[in-house]
Amino acid sequence: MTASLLYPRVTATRRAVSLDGLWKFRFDLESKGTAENWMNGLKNSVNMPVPASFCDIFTDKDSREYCGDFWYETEFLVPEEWKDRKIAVRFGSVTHKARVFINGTEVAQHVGGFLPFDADITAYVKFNENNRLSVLANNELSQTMIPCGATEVLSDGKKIAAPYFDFYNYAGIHRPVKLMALPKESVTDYSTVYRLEEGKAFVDYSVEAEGNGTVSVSLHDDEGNCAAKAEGRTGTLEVIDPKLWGIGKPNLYTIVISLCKDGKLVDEYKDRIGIRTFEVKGGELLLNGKPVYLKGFGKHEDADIRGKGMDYAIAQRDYECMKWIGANCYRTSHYPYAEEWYYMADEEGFLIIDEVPAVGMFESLMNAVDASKGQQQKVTWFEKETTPELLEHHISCVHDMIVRDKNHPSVIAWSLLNEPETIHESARPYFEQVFAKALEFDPQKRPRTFALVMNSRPGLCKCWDLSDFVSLNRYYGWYVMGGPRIVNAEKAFRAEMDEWAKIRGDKPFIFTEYGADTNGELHKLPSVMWSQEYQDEYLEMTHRVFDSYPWIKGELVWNFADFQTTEGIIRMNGNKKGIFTRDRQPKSAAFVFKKRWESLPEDYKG
Ligand code: CKU
Repeated sequence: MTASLLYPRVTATRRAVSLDGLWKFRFDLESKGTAENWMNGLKNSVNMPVPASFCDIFTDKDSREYCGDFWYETEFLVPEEWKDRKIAVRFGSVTHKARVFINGTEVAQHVGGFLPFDADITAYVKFNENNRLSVLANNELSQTMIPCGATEVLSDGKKIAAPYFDFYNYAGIHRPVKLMALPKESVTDYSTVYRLEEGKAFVDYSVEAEGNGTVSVSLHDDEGNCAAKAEGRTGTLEVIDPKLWGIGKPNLYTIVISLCKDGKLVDEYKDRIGIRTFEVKGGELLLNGKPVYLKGFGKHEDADIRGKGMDYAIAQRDYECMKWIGANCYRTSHYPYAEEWYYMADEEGFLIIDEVPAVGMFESLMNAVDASKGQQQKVTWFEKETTPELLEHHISCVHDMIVRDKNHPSVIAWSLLNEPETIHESARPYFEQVFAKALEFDPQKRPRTFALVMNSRPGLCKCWDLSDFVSLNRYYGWYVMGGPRIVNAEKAFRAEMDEWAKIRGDKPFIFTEYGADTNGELHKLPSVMWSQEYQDEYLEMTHRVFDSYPWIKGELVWNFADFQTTEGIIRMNGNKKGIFTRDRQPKSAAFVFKKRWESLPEDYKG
């Protein structure tokens, strides 16, 4: 590894070439590929697009559901003029595990399917010749890795994924792959922290770079004017009359980091940043010191054919739909998204709650559903033999997510777990460690939160107070008391909120999930559950409750769009709680939201 998670950029000193396209692909059911030297040439392969999930490319079920080892292979040429450079290959993500080989030699291993990694391949490449890049990946789920799940063996010996979470276990090379040429000594990381004063901003920066060269940093506005500059690996940039970054006001600056030796430029890194502050204070969520009410979605990286593969067309359409409906925020449920999503949010002026893939911390999905109904869990998840290993991996994902995303103005908070078990004391020390690490890793000290499942409630939940703002996932009127019982649902919902009111101190609350499965083609008068009319009624009731509590500071509905899940009796070809269909067309609820969100001021309840 080059020990840098910096996004690949082309600058005066850096080169990056896309390796995306059609790769060779082959399943390795018996895990015999390494013994049979598949890294020296993949025979009997099929073509596979990169980036994409492999699953929905196939037309047969065994291939779609395949669980185990699989291989990808491509070729690339390294030009002669890169001879004095450090050559690296960088993956935006490979789901869930990867081993990387160059010309048959292993150069990297990585665990975790939603974060980038790279490999320094300088010693293994041939110049002006084709080089073979092979990836041995694996998509099995376990309890020592996030997201959590199991691998089930069928009676015919084939393995299938048994996720403890509610989205399809898409796998493959999901994000862009880049061949990079870097200077031998280069900038490896940087971070910024903002302080605002009347008519002024201070940007405290820190740069990490190899070697002993001198560092200088400058900030440029979009007209090309230099707004500030400073020298040294740490320092402060003073910006007079800063154009602040905000919702729908995506003022960005280009930060230019130069590493020099003997007066010569050794490395240059450029990025786009936004000057803004975000904090929880006095019961408010404050963006640039002003209260803000969060309106938006829990989302997924999910689309037909490409699964979880990064696709600019899907991402841009999603931003267009979110702007149209009047949203200002989304949570990257249930894993960090492709980096391109964050750069787009920076450019669009969107807020992001960035979530680590800590989902499925239940023994099975059905247990999670029980918990969603408020029922007691049977399992004390955090007392398992596997817990220490899981915690180590969890913290390494929190680390890489924060290192990767810490400079995005759009990222306002970290979500450190989704719907874990919190009702046994044993959860608390686990949570404390994850929360402490997130604070330590983030130079901006962003607020931390986690999404509370229905039975993590006052009196039962042992961990809620660790959150800087509390995030509730609630399904009153869907998983419990649906249909004509919705009147009871509203009463029970209010009773829970009244309990929170007694103990919350001045912590703000937001909703990170609420929703009702809805067939985008079903209308029924009077409504029934699953009809579009019922989704609207459910939302009207839920919003009435939200509007009665001034300390509820945000609403992220579940889900932006319908998405694929594992097959089962509670899902009909996927989860249908989308406000948009899977092909990103509005259900009638989209118009309910458009009306509501366009009428709520940015500082609603502030
Ligand atoms: C959502 C079963 C409870 C899980 N919770 C998290 C999210 O991933 C699910 O899709 C609720 C739902 O629709 O059930």
